[in-house]
Amino acid sequence: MATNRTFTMIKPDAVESNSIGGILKMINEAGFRIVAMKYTQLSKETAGAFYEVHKERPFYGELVDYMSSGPIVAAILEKDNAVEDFRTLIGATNPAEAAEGTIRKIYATDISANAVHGSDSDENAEIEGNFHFTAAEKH
Ligand code: FUP
Repeated sequence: MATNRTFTMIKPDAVESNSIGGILKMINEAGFRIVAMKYTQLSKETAGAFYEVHKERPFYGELVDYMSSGPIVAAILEKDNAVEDFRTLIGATNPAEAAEGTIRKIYATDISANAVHGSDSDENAEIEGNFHFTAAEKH
């Protein structure tokens, strides 16, 4: 059964381009409630651990460097069918392939700097949310 939460990060490229406000507006207007949120910067070690699942992929080193290169916003979001609906809202991994009106189409510059993260399953949403937030930080 689908849970009603997902995990997101507004990535360094989108923070750098002053897109936090625009992206959060789209998230709220799409009906997501913010359960937890923080503005922070990942160390290389933390970014490496978060993306451990991609360790064998050729882009892993660049991904870790990029994700630790500047501040991010991490958040847990709540809505019916959150994981799937959020993936629809953000669009394809490669912004060149993202549908019109999606966050990545509007804000992302390329496949590695693609503005936002969205969990790809309920299981990963739970793992990723717990990676960044304690139970007491979820409201
Ligand atoms: P997504 O679930 O859409 O975030 O995409 P993936 O889990 O496949 O990839 C995770 C992150 O790795 C992407 F957000 C960006 C990066 N990536 C690349 O840099 N190059 C690739 O070819 C694929 C992914």
